[in-house]
Amino acid sequence: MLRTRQVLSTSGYVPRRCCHRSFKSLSESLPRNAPIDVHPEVEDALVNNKPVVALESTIITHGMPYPTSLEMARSVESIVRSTGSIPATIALIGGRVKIGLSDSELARLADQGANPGAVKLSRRDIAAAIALKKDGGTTCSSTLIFSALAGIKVFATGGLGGVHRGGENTMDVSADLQELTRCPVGLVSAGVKSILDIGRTLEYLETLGVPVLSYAETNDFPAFYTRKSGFKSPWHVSDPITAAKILQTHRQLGMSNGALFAVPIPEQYEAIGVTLQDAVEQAVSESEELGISTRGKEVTPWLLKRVGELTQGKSLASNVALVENTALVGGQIAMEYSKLAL
Ligand code: PSU
Ligand code: MN
Repeated sequence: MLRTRQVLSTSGYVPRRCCHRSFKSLSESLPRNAPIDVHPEVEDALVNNKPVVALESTIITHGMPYPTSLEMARSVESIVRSTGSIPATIALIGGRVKIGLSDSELARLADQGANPGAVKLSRRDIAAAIALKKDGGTTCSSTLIFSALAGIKVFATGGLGGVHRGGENTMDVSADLQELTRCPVGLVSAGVKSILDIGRTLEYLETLGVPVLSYAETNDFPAFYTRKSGFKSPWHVSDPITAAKILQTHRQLGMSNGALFAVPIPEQYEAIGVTLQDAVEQAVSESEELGISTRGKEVTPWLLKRVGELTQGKSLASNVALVENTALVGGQIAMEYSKLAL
C-alpha cells in the first residue's frame, strides 16, 4: 500500500515517501493530479530502488546550439546507463512535467529552430509555464525540485548557477543556490561557470548551509573549463562510496538540503581551458558594456553563446566533456547510493 507523508518545509508541503520498497507505483505517491509524467523505466527504477540520475534540460534548450545540444543530451544519458544507473532527463513538454524523456522529446527540446518557444524554467516560472502549456528547459533549480518530488537522489549537470560578477550590485544570484537548501539531492557539477563570481558563490553556499565537496584528491574548487579556481572547498571526496554515504547521512538525519559535488573537468581539457578563460573575461566585460548583465535570466545563455563565438566553438567541446564527466560520476554515486540500506 502506498503512503505519502506530507511534511511541512520552508518551501511548502513536500511529499516524503516513507520507504521506496513499499510502492507499487510512483505516480500514486506524487501530489494528486499533479501535471507530472514519470517515464515507465524511471518509475520502475524508483519503485525498485534501482539507481537513477536526474539530468537538467536548460542546457539542452538554452545552453548549447543544435545539434550539439541533442548529441550531448543523448550521450549523457548513455554514459549514465554505462554505470548501471537509469537516466531521467527532466523537462516541461506541452505543459506537463516529464521525468524521463523519450528520444523524440529530447529532439523536440534540442531543435529550437524547428520547435521554438521552450522557456527557461526556474522555480518561479513553473506554474505559469504549466498553465500556458509551454515546453521548457529546467534549470538546476527546477530540476532539483522535480528530482526531490520523485525521490531521485542524484542529479548531474555541467554548471550550477551562482552569484554573477557584480552581483553585489545587480543582486543577480541564481535561484539554483537557494534551491539546494530545499531539496535533498546530491548535485554533481563541474562547479559553477567561470562567468560567475566563484568566491562569492562559495560564500553564499556557506551562508545557506549547503555542503560543498570537491570530487577530487584535493580541496581545489574547479572553475568549470579549468580544474582549479583558486578557491577551496571545505571538503573533498574522491570515490562514489563516500559520496553516497554523505547523502545517506543527510537522509538519516532528516536534513532537507542537498549537497554540491564539484568535479573538475578531465585533465586533457586543462590547457584549452586556460585559453577559454580569456574569452570568458571578454564576454563578461562586453555584457556589462552592452547592459546585458542586468537582463535577468538572459544573462547566462548570452554569456555561454558569446564565449562559444569568441572561441570558435572550442568552449562547446569543453562544455560537453565536462557534462559527460559529471554524468559518469553521478551514475557511479547513484549506483553506490542504491546499495546502501535505506
Ligand atoms: N551551465 C551550463 N549551461 C547551462 C546552465 C549551466 O554549462 O545552460 C544553466 C543551468 O540550467 C543553470 C542555469 O541552472 O544555467 C543558471 O541560470 P541563471 O544564472 O539564470 O540562474
Ligand atoms: Mn540570474
